[in-house]
Amino acid sequence: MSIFLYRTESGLVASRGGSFGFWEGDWDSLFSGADVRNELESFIPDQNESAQIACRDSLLPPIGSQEVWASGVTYYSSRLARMEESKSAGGSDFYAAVYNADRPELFFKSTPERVRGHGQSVRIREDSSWDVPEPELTLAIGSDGSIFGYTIGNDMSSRSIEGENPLYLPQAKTYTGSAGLGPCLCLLGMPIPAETKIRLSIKRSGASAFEGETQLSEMKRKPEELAAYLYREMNFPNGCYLMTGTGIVPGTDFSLQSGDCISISIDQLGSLVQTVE
Ligand code: DO4
Ligand code: MG
Repeated sequence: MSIFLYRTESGLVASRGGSFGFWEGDWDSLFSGADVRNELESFIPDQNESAQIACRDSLLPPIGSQEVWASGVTYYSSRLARMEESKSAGGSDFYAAVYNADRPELFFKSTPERVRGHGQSVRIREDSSWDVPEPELTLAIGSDGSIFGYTIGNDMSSRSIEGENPLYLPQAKTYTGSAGLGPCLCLLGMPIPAETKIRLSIKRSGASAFEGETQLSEMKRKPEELAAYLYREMNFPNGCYLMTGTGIVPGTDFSLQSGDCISISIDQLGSLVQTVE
């Protein structure tokens, strides 16, 4: 049975089958030791009301010392949108090439301190005029390179900066409050199925501003392939998170505004809800 691990202001909370209990383990050691993961998988929470309340009222992003990395152009819809946005900068061919190449696009997304969790706000850059959230299945990868869990990622992106010149990608992608993760780390005990649905809903002043949906089978690359490339020439003693790319891209007429409420749901993993600062 799946186990869900939350970081809260009162401590780590594990939930299984609707019961919640405090877990005395160490977050980072989950990413560096299979034994700790086995211990967590056999943890039976005693229905503890304050643990459940902590998950509701004082949730923190599900991250310790892990770096956050991201993959790009892993869905056809992302390839098309990037080609369009970078056409005038002459960058469109690069996106088609990386979609078809053996080597995936991988980029550094965030330090842990810059990550925002469920119920927290994410940011758009002041020097950007076109901004979107990117709803992405996010892999929890141990120090040995194996995928042992999942969470929901929001790869907040400036399309105006990225479209101006593909070399501006780090500025379009990496800034304070640009990475959303949460609500928790999910240990499913098996690889996430290809039929898994990812949904994005954006509300503005209470009304729907955008709705979109995709499923993991639309992703061109396998999660294991992305993780293996990331670990080729880099070691991660405390493991890492890897966002797997977006398959939902709002049209060219849509840009986020301050106050928008972004909700990303992935089957089995729950919903990550964040407001734009
Ligand atoms: O190449 C630009 C970034 C692509 C990306 O973040 C995505 O496809 O999700
Ligand atoms: Mg992305």
